[in-house]
Amino acid sequence: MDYAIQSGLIDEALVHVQAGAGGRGCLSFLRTRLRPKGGPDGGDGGDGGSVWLLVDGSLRDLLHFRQRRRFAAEDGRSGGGGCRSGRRGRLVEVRVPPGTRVYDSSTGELLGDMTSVGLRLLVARGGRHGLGNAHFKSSTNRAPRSVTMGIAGEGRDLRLELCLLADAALVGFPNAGKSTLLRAVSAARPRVAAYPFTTLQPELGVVEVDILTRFVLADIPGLIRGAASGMGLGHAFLRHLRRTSLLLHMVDASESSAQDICASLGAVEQELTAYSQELAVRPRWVVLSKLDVLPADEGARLCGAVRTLLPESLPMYGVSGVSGQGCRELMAAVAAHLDASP
Ligand SMILES: Nc1nc2c(ncn2[C@@H]2O[C@H](COP(=O)(O)OP(=O)(O)OP(=O)(O)O)[C@@H](O)[C@H]2O)c(=O)[nH]1
Ligand SMILES: [Mg+2]
Repeated sequence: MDYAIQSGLIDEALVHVQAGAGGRGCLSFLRTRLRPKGGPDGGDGGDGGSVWLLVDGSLRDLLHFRQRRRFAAEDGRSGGGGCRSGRRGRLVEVRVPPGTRVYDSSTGELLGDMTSVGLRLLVARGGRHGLGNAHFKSSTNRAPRSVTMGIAGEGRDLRLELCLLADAALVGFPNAGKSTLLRAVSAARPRVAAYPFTTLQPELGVVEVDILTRFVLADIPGLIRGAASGMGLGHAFLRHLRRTSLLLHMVDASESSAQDICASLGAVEQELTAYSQELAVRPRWVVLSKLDVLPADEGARLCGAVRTLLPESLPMYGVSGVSGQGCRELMAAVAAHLDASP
């Protein structure tokens, strides 16, 4: 799959990678009773370990780099007597999600585009090993005392960049309160206004449920009857929903009866199906919005009435993007759902 999207939300991480140094060569001479002048036998050191980046298909963002930013591979060991070579340093593999672009942060050079799962990229080469004195033996110098040190491993500051795709999306009629909810739960600032079609392009926001859990939520322009046959929604619509595994279907609960709410849910469902068969089968939840407008008991009664009209298997939540009521619970449930889905 092609993950390279130019627009959208960018995730960024700065990491330092350090390869291991080569091990030094050994200075040694063979001395035994039978061979008192056995000659030089100092072995070479081992090469330093390198640092690689590896694309891991189970990762979705760069969040784990908040926990750890420095990655160092092992140094090579020194050589030994008896012409024993030192062990190589162990390499380090740093896992990144598909779609990560890798830059050298000091020069700005693009080092690689990590598009496909399993791809590996060498980002810091381990230092070469040093030579033991056995290496310098020649016909004119039978007892060399020279050895070389290993070479230092490469060190580099990297900037990782990833275009985030929406994990979940808000859909519904215009004015349902989608942008208001996105503002309430993320740092995204889509425009909100009391007229339909305020949002003309999908907007993305990162929802942080806790320090290690977050997902990308998309605010999709309002759908109306006939939207599927070309009104307003362009390519951008589907593009942002490629990886979206959950649709949150929002419906304004402030001025309607339970029957009206179900009728408008049905109308939007028809539009989605007409727009794309693929979207029609995505999991979805119903979200009743603007509950702050109703007195608490009336809101609860309305939610109960809608609940009885909907299929039992369809999850339903009530929220208000203005008062914040129900927003945390909904976002935590979405995060749990995303975590559990493949
Ligand atoms: N009282 C109240 N008003 C809300 C709530 N959510 C949205 N509104 C109002 O409803 C109107 C529409 O809100 P938006 O968030 O722009 O709706 P939208 O679904 O993004 O609309 P489009 O972008 O046109 O599809 C605005 O006037 C909001 O202030 C809510 O939870 N409570
Ligand atoms: Mg909007």
